[in-house]
Amino acid sequence: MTTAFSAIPKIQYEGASSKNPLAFKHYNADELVAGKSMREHLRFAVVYWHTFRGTGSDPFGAGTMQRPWDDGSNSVRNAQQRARVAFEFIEKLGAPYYCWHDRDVAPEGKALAESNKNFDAVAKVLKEEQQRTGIKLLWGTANLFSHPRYVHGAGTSCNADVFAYAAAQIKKAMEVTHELGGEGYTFWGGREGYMTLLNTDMKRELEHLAKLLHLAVDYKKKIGFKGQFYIEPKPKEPTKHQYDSDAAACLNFLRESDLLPHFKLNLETNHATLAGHTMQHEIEVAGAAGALGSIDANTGDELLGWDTDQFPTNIYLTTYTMLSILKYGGLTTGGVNFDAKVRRESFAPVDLFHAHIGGMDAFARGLKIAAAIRQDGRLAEFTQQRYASWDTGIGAKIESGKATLKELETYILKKGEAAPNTSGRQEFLENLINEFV
Ligand code: XLS
Ligand code: NI
Ligand code: NI
Repeated sequence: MTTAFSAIPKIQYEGASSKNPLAFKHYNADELVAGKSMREHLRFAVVYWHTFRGTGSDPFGAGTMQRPWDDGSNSVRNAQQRARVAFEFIEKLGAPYYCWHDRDVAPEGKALAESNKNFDAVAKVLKEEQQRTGIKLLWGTANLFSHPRYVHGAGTSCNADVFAYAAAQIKKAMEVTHELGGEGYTFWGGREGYMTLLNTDMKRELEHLAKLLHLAVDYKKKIGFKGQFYIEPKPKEPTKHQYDSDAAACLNFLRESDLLPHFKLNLETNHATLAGHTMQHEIEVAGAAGALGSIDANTGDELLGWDTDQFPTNIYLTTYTMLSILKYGGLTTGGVNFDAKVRRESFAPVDLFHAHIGGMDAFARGLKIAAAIRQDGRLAEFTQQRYASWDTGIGAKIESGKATLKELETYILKKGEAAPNTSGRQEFLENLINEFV
């Protein structure tokens, strides 16, 4: 067996007083919180792309990551060896799931046939390792943005051959996801957008994108793949504008294209903030529409305006995230997927452990705090009370659809003025949250 991390023990829960950097202080997989184990609530997943393929390069400099198990070649053998190392890592960490893009796990060949063959050869190792460890595939996806052929997009490319290539890649990635027992499949439209409207037929591009997703829905049925489909919003980067710009835009697109019953949303924290929203806002938008699927857990930097994909360590962020997730019934098919990368300066293999342990502990704390706030009940009670005028009288009449404009006019003419408003008490509520953090 590979031992790329022989110096590192299996990560254990040691409790809040532990000073061991390679132990969980809060994530105790079997501990029950609000009737469910932390493992079941959080369904943590490790991403293959950042964690095992990230080089640490940026536009100003070359890669920095020290990955002694990787021979740096693009060979299938190296990819298979890397897959074994990946499972050694995930197993030691104790995450139940992982996620990949087709091209993260296996090298792209000279033509599609060779790429598919490479993919199968590595998928064989992934399957063996899944069986050996019990680690499961949360979702798979196809990388339809890195290769130069996707320069103008994939499903929204001006070039019909590129659409066909993307369709072929999705077909294969879905088959492999199915073969590996994947619980979902994600569509993130990396370059499904535009750089300038001067050369763009937006209506046509959106129709093509819908067409591609319909083809995927049809094929899913054909092969009997039961996993959940997700669409992952992001407003920009690498394009100036991405069509799936936020949760609301995705829902509108899915609804307009008759795709909504087949999809849920995979929401990413740093994408939410790039769109000018909070993660909690995005979860509420998806949750209210019954489309909350999964989350890509990371965070941006307040001072850097791009998708920095940092590991989440902010307890307020994880608390608000978990408050809204619990409110909508928790994660069922999806999970907390760390779509995050260690900083370029954190190049040692052990940094991968510190990063994931920190993210898992931050979410465990967020979960425990959110569950305690819900158990306490004052927050929910306050919000419920705030809308009390809708529970009886004129409010109940409006909600039930029985009031007309004329009636409402008569009602207010008689009353003269609306009943006095009550205070929103934002500061009181912020203090209440701080009682628990
Ligand atoms: C990039 C996206 C990507 C998706 C998967 O910003 O987050 O990593 O999650 O294609
Ligand atoms: Ni993501
Ligand atoms: Ni991202």
